[in-house]
Amino acid sequence: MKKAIITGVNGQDGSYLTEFLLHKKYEIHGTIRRSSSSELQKGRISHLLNKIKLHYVDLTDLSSLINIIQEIQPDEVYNLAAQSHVRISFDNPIYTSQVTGLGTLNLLEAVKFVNPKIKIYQASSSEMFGNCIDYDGFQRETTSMNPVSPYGCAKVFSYNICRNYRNSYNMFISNGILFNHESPRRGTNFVTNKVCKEAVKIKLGLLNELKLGNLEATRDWGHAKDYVEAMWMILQQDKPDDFVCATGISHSVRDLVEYVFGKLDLNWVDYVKSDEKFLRPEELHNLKGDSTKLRMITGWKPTYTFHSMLDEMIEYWIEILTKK
Ligand code: F7E
Repeated sequence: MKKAIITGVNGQDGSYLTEFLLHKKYEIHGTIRRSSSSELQKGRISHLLNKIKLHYVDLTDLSSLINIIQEIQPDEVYNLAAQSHVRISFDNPIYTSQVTGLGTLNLLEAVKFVNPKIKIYQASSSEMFGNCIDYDGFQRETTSMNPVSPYGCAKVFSYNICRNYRNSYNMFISNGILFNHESPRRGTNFVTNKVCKEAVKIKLGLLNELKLGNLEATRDWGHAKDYVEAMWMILQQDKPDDFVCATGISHSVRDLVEYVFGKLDLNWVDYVKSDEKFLRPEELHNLKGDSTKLRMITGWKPTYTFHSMLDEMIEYWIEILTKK
């Protein structure tokens, strides 16, 4: 039985990855941080709690990382923990850099110290590219990185230090450069789930308007369930490497809003208001990923489309918000 540690196990990706690895018969150890309302923290993994072991670990606390790696001696570590909200990273830039950037280095140091043979998956992000785009409109592994947020800067640091440790110490460390990935478990302050939840509320007469920031930005949105499978596939390769994971299709925030409201027989123009609170000091305008390398080497391909993913999210909110 293989053992895996998932940092940030209670996040969207952590919860889907846990389900996926349990299905593969892994023993799962998940890390969470201490919170004053621990029951709220476990919402996404409440159905998994009797199947996994939780550990209080903080990426900023090297001793907690050394202890868990020493105790569990895992085969694989999936580093999914982060301050992952881009706009909030402008409000908390130092904290974001400490967790999302230096936290990764703490993990690498802990693994190097305890057992450098342990495989590490690093959750890298399309936010690292900033506004760099190749001649054909795509971002891929070779595209330059010029991040436009403290979150993106911290992720570039992590990406680079992972490559550096891989080359310097012959460690098995791979980066998955994941483009946006969503699901009903996405935090409701990310745009897809915010739009789905609030549009359903409007439909049910529970809300009058939806306030949004930049409608012109485009993103390559896939489903988190598909993307956690890529994480696992990346660690099953013979050699560590870096892979873009994306659908290759992009839509604007405006397209997203139009589809979700249309699905609910509403005209979005009547409800959507602009609020500069949701703008970012520097915007990342367009993301569209070329995942040819991942698809060729691992055989990965997404099963959801943008629309089937949104349909599932809309259904979820209808069910939750109409529950008696
Ligand atoms: O924004 C625009 C916003 O916050 C998407 C994280 O998982 O993916 C995610 O980062 C777009 C942006 O995701 C609102 O300006 C408009 O252009 O859902 P988001 P993100 O910033 O792309 C990457 C790959 C990660 O790695 C990150 O961890 O939507 N937008 N109006 C809005 N966004 C939000 N959140 N709220 C709005 O009201």
